[in-house]
Amino acid sequence: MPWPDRRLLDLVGIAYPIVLAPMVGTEAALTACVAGAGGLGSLACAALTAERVRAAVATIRDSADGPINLNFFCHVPPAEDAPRDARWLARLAPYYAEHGLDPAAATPMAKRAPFDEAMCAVVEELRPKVVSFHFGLPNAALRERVRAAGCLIFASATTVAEARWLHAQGVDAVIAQGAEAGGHRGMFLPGELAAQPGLFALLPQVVDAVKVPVIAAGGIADGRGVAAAFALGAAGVQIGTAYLRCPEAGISEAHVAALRAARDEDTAITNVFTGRPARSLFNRAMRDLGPLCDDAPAFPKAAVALQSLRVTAERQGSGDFSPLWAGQAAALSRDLGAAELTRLIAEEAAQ
Ligand code: FMN
Repeated sequence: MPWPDRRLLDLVGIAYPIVLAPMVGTEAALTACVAGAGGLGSLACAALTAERVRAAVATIRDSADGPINLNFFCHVPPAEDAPRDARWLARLAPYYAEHGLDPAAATPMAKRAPFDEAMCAVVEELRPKVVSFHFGLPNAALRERVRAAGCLIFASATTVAEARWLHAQGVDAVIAQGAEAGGHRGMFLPGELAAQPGLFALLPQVVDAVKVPVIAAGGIADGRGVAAAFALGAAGVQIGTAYLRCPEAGISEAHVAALRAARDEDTAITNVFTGRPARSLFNRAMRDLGPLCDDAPAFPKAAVALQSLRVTAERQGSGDFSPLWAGQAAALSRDLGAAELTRLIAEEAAQ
């Protein structure tokens, strides 16, 4: 396809304006396949240690030459709130009893830490083409170091105000994340969750508000979505959910089964899994506790208390307590390899 806007392609040096969404919980093989096929392969680093980031990047670079994007969270770690923690444990107590689990016995889990000096040093060492941020941006000194390492900086906006703010901080591209999107909202300025616009409304307004390329995210699963995003002024798309059924994603069987069964009305925004609003396929935890629950501790603490239940249920093949992150177009996802899917979506967009 002669892409109507080549700014992202030329900026990053990729054949297709398709960015694999960074997705916590997916494997480096997925990133490698998309990078190898001509898209921008992203690796979610928020839940990885420095060692695991190095190992994942080595795996990707062993099999693909394409540019890659390392993605980090920029959340403010939560303040202590013992009463809320206690209320949350009380809400979970019946499920612990049902599964014969001790609520006090913590199950180890990957820590979701905000981007810091140590991770910045890893970026300086690995020098990816792009570094993208969710939940705002790190401070100016860290951004300067990322730039000095030769990396482009992208970040997510869920409103025009957030896009303007990111633009004023000098980002190289804005990811316009519509309400349809799977996983966490990137929202970082004060605002109403219920007011978050959908992509069709958000995208052209962000395009009008900033001078840098805009990447559309949320509910795009095939070439029709890509063509629509370009018609609204996007220079690229960031696709997450549509890649989750690729075998290289390596997500749980329960998650794959839920995606295969998904219909358009099966997702909702919930805070019960991590404490921050994110879109997931409905499951028992969401129905019983939420989907939005005032007792869920702030991000990422809600996840810690759920971890034993999640792990136990997953061992039994159940996704009852797992975040089944998915966007509203989950039903359009397909069982294909990631390289094939990348090329197919690009071909479909050309029709
Ligand atoms: N966005 C991030 O910036 N960092 C992440 O670690 C991250 N994890 C995600 C995990 C999953 C399973 C999903 C579905 C999305 C995640 N997102 C993350 C959000 C994506 O960047 C993107 O906004 C979203 O996938 C686009 O909507 P779609 O899923 O409908 O394609």
